[in-house]
Amino acid sequence: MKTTNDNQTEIIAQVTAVHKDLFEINCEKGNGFARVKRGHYDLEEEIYPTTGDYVAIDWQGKDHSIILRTLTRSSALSRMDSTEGREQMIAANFDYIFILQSLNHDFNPRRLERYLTLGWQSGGVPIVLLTKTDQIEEYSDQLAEAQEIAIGTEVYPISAVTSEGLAELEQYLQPKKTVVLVGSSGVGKSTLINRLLGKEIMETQAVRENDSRGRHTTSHRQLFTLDNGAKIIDTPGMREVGMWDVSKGLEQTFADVEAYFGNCKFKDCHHQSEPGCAVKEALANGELAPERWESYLKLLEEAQFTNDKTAYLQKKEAWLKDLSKSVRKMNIRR
Ligand SMILES: Nc1nc2c(ncn2[C@@H]2O[C@H](COP(=O)(O)OP(=O)(O)O)[C@@H](O)[C@H]2O)c(=O)[nH]1
Ligand SMILES: [Mg+2]
Repeated sequence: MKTTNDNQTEIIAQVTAVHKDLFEINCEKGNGFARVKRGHYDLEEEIYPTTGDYVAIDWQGKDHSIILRTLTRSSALSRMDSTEGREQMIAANFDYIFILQSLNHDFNPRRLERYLTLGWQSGGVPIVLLTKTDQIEEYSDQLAEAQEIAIGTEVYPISAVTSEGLAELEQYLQPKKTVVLVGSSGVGKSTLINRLLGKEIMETQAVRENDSRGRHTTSHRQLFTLDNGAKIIDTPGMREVGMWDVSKGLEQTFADVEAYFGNCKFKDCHHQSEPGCAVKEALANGELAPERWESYLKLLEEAQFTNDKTAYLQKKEAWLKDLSKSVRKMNIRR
């Protein structure tokens, strides 16, 4: 605890949930609610807190604390929100990202590549969980396909019903470690959290039998602490997994693809029609699957578009700010 000049008692808290502009926090004083200090957060001098963020607060009792600063993040997961055209933060300060896909309906290698890219980009380590093994007799093909895509990481088939694979997750759920769960609605994120907590904390959903999709039950992101001190963050299902700045994530997710680039005859090869292109050769001899190459190009293109669009929006925003300033000046003079 630190007392600042103006007699504020500043302590460090962790944000455990975000409800619009109200933040659930946990600190040495216990759990409470806080709001951000107006002014410097509005001016975007401070990064708006998300679930998992450590923040400096002025403790004003259980329900009225003020968040003064957001501390530097060790990792952060974000996606592009295309309806709002801006980056949406999902969680911060985690060590692992559990990417869940259910074997009965949700398994989708291309979407998995997308999640892996976001995962590697975040600064945490993505781990793939193929859920609901009890719902399907044979899943060796999906497992092999997922393992092939999940370069440099692990894939675990699990079931919350039979407990298959759950023991293997313990190596990640260690004291001082934080795991964030992501994946489509209905894949079993909240059910897994309830299993790990040993109680029904997160509400789970009744799934429609035909397509295994349900309503969005988990409406916000919430951080829980397991008995051993491990932390786990539940998230609502994402309708779409839009790419943000993912250059690093692409490099890791598609390490097999990018490995060919150095072998092209020309350094600046575009891998289209140049002679001596290693990618073209790998595609021709079946070493590189065409779907994987297309997936890489698609995500690359999407990321570049997103980046350009962001730059465009920022410029436009700055221009509007300037405009409103000059309008204000004009009004004052009048
Ligand atoms: N058969 C089976 N059903 C599961 C399993 N895990 C979750 N479910 C069911 O799938 C539905 C969606 O689970 P939920 O945890 O709410 O998914 P979320 O949207 O990812 O949080 C619920 O009806 C769960 O009971 C599993 O391992 N096996
Ligand atoms: Mg849920």
